[in-house]
Amino acid sequence: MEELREALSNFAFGGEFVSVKEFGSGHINKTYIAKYKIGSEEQKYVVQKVNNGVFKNVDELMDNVFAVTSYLRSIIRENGGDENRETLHFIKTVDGEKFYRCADGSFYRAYVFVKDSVSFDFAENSEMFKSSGIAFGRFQKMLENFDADSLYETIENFHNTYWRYENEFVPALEMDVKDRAKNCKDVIDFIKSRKDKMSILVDLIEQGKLPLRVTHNDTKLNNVMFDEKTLQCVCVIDLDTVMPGLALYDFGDAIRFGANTALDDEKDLSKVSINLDYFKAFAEGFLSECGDTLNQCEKDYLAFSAWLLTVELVMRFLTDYLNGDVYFKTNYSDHNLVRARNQMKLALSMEEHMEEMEEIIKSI
Ligand code: ADP
Ligand code: GN1
Ligand code: MG
Repeated sequence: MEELREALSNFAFGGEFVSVKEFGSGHINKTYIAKYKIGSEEQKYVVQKVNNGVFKNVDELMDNVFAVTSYLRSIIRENGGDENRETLHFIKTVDGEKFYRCADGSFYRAYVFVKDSVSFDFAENSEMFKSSGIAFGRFQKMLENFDADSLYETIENFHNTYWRYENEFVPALEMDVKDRAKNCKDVIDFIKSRKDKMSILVDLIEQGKLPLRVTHNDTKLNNVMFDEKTLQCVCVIDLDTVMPGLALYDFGDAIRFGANTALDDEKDLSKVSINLDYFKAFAEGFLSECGDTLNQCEKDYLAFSAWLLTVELVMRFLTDYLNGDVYFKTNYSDHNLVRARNQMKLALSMEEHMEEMEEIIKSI
């Protein structure tokens, strides 16, 4: 609390402090909502403690998000949109810096709470999920001409599934620091048996068939803010992993989170499967915004990317479980194992329905 208060007093919010409370369900950063009274109005700000274990270079990270949001503002303005609501608006520190470094070395940043908006961990209906597809498709389209080379890679090899297998999963399994491998033989076997397909997308990049674009790379439903009245998408948030990537990463990651018939940490696996209606709805929304920019190879691998990103998350959650829960926030001791099994069930369901998923993409 001391540290948070120190951080709050160093941002140029203006007005009088009213309250601060923890907020959100992200797995990486610590998020707070701070209220200030400015004249007779109450203004809400989002204040985040950046996870410095995950994001090693906060200067580069914040340079990326400032560059991307100021570019988006200009595009939104050109399109006649509301630049204050349709992208993040950061608040600088009283010294004019992009983030505040506390005496103990931790990092905080702040932005305006997107007015009258809400986020969801689960899509209430296919229309809502379609709207998130529109948000992420539009995000990608707006950044079509942004210079990808000007961005830092905030986490290297972020969606290089095969790299993660060799350099993270295998070492974690060999070390088995918590002696947990014995609890998850089923998931280990599942991952090992899918190894050969893990390099398909990176191989296509090397062959020049898939272009690197500026992508979001963390397209969970709860990274879209919706208008609280109309429930239409307003803006895309959580820009920490915006960097050169594949359109397929954004498509696939959104599906593996949002087109699950259950939450991604549901323990009852009979509830977990691919929701084909949601899959279709998201694809329609996403492609309606950025479909014209995709080449044939990108279109051919959309359904595959949903499966691959699901397998990637099986592996990332299991790797963290084996490492002793050092990366993702967890609420109980085998939370990461529950998530890994959940995503494994989802990937198995996609394997069963892959032909239908391919047909849906073709029909769109
Ligand atoms: P994490 O990296 O931990 O996922 P996010 O940046 O996604 O952190 O923020 C966590 C949650 O906080 C979001 O899911 C959303 O509900 C809320 N949030 C974040 N930024 C804003 C904002 N500018 N306006 C309103 N709510 C926000
Ligand atoms: C993390 O920060 P959040 O909760 O939006 C993670 C994503 C994972 C996701 C799994 C930087 O996203 O890559 O897909 O958890 N973000 C980072 O739920 O690792
Ligand atoms: Mg988030």
